[in-house]
Parts: sequence; C-alpha cells; structure tokens
Amino acid sequence: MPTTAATGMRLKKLRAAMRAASLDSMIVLDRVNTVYLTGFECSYSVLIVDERTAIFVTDSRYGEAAEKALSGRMKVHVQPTRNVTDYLAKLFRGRGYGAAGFEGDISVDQYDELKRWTKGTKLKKSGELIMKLRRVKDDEEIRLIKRAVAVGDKLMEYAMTLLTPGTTELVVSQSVRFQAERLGASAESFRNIIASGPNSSRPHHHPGKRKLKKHDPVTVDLGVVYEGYCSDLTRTPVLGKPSKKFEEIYYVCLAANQEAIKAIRPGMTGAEADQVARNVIEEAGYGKYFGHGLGHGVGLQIHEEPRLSPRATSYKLEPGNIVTIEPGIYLPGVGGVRIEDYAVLTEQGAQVLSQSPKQLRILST
Ligand SMILES: [Mn+2]
Repeated sequence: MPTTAATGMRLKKLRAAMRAASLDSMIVLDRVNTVYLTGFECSYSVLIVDERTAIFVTDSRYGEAAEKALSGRMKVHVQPTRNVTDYLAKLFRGRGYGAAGFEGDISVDQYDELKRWTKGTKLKKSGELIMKLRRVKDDEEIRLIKRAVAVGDKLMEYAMTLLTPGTTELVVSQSVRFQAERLGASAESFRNIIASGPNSSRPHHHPGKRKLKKHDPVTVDLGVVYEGYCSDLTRTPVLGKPSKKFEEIYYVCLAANQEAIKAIRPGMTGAEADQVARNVIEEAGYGKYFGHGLGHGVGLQIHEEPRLSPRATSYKLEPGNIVTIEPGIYLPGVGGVRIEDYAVLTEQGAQVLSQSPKQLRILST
C-alpha cells in the first residue's frame, strides 16, 4: 500500500490537473482510483477532492478503519444507513462548486444517483485526469512493482517444477495458485493460464483436465498481487524435444519480444511499439497468428493504461510507464507460444524487470 507522502503527492498532482480543467472538485467512486489517491481499500466510498480539502465518505463497515488510516489527511464521514442521498447532498451542496468532475465509467444507476446529490453543480466526465496520473508510476509504485515482479519470477520457477507428463493443467493451475499465497501474495493478479499442447494456441485458455504429454509446449501465464500491485509473466517451455514447427515459431516470437524491448521508448505511441514486434512476426509469415496487442500497462490493476496495440494512437509513451511486452504466435490445432516480460520505461528506453529466463526451455520428462 502507498505511503502517506505518496498519496499526498498524487492529490497535489490531481489538484493541478483539476485547475487546468477548470474543475472545482473531483468525485471519485472507482475502487482502484480511491486506493491510488488514499491508500485505503474498501468496497464503498465517495471521495470528494477540492482545492483545499478531501472528504472521504464511507459506511459503518469501514468507518473505524478509515478514521484510523486517513484522519489528519482527510475528513472522514460515516454515512447513515438511511437517506444516503440526502446526506450526501447536504455534504456537497453549499460548498460553492461550479463544476465537478466524475469518472465516466460508472454505471447508469450510479450516475443517476450522482445527479441527485450534486444537483446545482455542473458534472463533467473527467476520469482521464486520474488515468493520466496512474499511467506514470511514481517511485513508490515502481518499488512495490519490482517486489511483485520478483514474486512472479519465483512463482514461474515453481510452475516449471510442476510440468511433467501425466499431470493435468488443472492440477498445475491449482498448485500455482496455492504457491502464490505461500510466497506472500495476497492473491493471483488474474486466474493463471496453463495451456498445454494444442490448447496453447488459445491465448486465454482456461486450464482443464487435459493431461500434459511429452513434446507439449505449455504456456504458463501467471501473476500475483503483492502489496496491492500486480505482476504478469508468461513463458512457454516444452516437455522434452519440441517439434520443428514449434521451435521455429518460438524463435520468431522471442525475436519479436527482444526487438520490441530494444526499440520501445518514450515519445512513441503504443501503436508504434506494437508495430515493432508485429513487423518481426509478419516478416516471418505469421502475422495473422498474432491476434492481440503487444502489451498493456500494469499497476494496481492487471490491465491498465498505456496499451501497446495497433489502436493505441491517441497519446505517447512516457518515462514511468510500466508495460508488459508479450508477443505471441498461435497456430490453431498445432499450438502456440507467448513470451511476456514486464518493463518500466525510462528516458533511455525499456528496463526489463522480469528476470525469468526466456531462451527456449526444454524440461526433462
Ligand atoms: Mn499480460
């Protein structure tokens, strides 16, 4: 979880962005944005940030904990069990806000409710103000992310020890999940993918009862949540000698991964970064078998901005972005490969954080 100094700096940056957007206040309902700005995690809150103060409203389930975590930094209010709309309206109105920002991805019901208690104030969709901040990780976040990535590397090594002919994808998947928690993770950052043999041509295969066989490639995609931050890592080892075809696509995929890591830097768009890897795969004749984007941002969420994909043309990459670099080649009925690393962008380019070896790995059977 972030320190008070880190969240204080984030609120300061948000206020600067609010001034630039002519907002008197910002209403934060999103769970992840709330953790980002306060360091406090709960399933319900309304955070109202203005130029001078921050008001944190929650319900009785979290009142005591919120008070302890946030007092001195924010005004914590515990809403009543009834007439919540009136209560929020009373807190909000009369503060003289001309325009208030809110996150555009709330539900229609939440929006209707928001309109009721903010009546008289102009509402402006402004979630991107926080998104832009979250896209650029601060030192605190990079420190926590490095720890999450290190746990992910350890978990990958453990997963390798489980891959033997006769065991099922499901058994491997369950063991990986238990081990994530044994290594100190609070959870997996997503349900791990163990895709063996022909199943490896499905990028997001759900592990099932298929038994691993000799010569299978096995795509292992896993990640953990450690101190609130997510890791994400994919390797595709083979059980014994690989087929010629697999060996070929493995080295194309590896080259795409390595070329992208060499080329990616601030100032490029996500689409330009994606194209570097795509060129390598297209030139080898496998362009149509690389159906997803090159990568995505990671942080408090497993998939966040910036995206590295052909569609990511609207803004440029910046130092402090944390992204995955994960080209793949998937041949239906045959099998597939994905090699995913995790990198932080600096002025000099991509600094890869994941340490797990990525040369073609042939496991003994
Ligand atoms: Mn990923």
